[in-house]
Amino acid sequence: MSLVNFTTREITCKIVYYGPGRSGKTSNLQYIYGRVPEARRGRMVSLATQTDRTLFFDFLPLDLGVISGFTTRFQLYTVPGQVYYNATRKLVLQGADGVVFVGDSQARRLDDNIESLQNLQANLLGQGVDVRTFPMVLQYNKQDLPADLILSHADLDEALNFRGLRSFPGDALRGAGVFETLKGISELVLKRLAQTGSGAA
Ligand SMILES: Nc1nc2c(ncn2[C@@H]2O[C@H](COP(=O)(O)OP(=O)(O)OP(=O)(O)O)[C@@H](O)[C@H]2O)c(=O)[nH]1
Ligand SMILES: [Mg+2]
Repeated sequence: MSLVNFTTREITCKIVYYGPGRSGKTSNLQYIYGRVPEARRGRMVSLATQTDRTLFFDFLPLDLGVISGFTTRFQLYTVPGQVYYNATRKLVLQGADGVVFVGDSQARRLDDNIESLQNLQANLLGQGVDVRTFPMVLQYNKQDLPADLILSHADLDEALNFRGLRSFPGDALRGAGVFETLKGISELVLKRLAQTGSGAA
């Protein structure tokens, strides 16, 4: 849950990048880390195996500057996508203000995307979150791969985007769609915060 401190005029929001294994969640954070000026970001922490699979989570704190008079910080996390790390996913998801679902555009990964979305829904419900109003955007990553391997944006929307959420094509290695996605979720989270004032302290 976002923390709003009226005394120090600070807001801190938590965004979680969720999705199946190897969809490109860590790559999103790495790209953001590489492009944001040093003064605007903290150290990126990655807890990964030797083969680069996320073992626990990645963490990247960002400073968005002053928005409506409040110093606004976003904390970006990734979950480990591999199916058997669900206990860790639940922990990382706890208290999230918004989720970026990073799907893998490859046709052969469609079932994995669906399974991960269902897992996300179950975990949010388990934490008492109203999934109908919870801030979320989708990113269809790896759109740079050859056309015969991937599904189009429209096909992926049809298969995965039941809520009619904003969705973005992505290439997290070269950066296409990465900041558009971050902006999309940031807008939703800040809008919701303005409506509910949730977590005000
Ligand atoms: N072609 C292509 N490869 C990508 C893209 N994004 C990530 N990859 C590659 O896909 C692999 C997995 O990327 P990660 O960012 O580690 O995936 P992840 O979602 O964090 O995976 P887990 O931590 O296991 O859940 C790596 O080899 C990346 O280089 C993309 O947009 N296009
Ligand atoms: Mg990862």
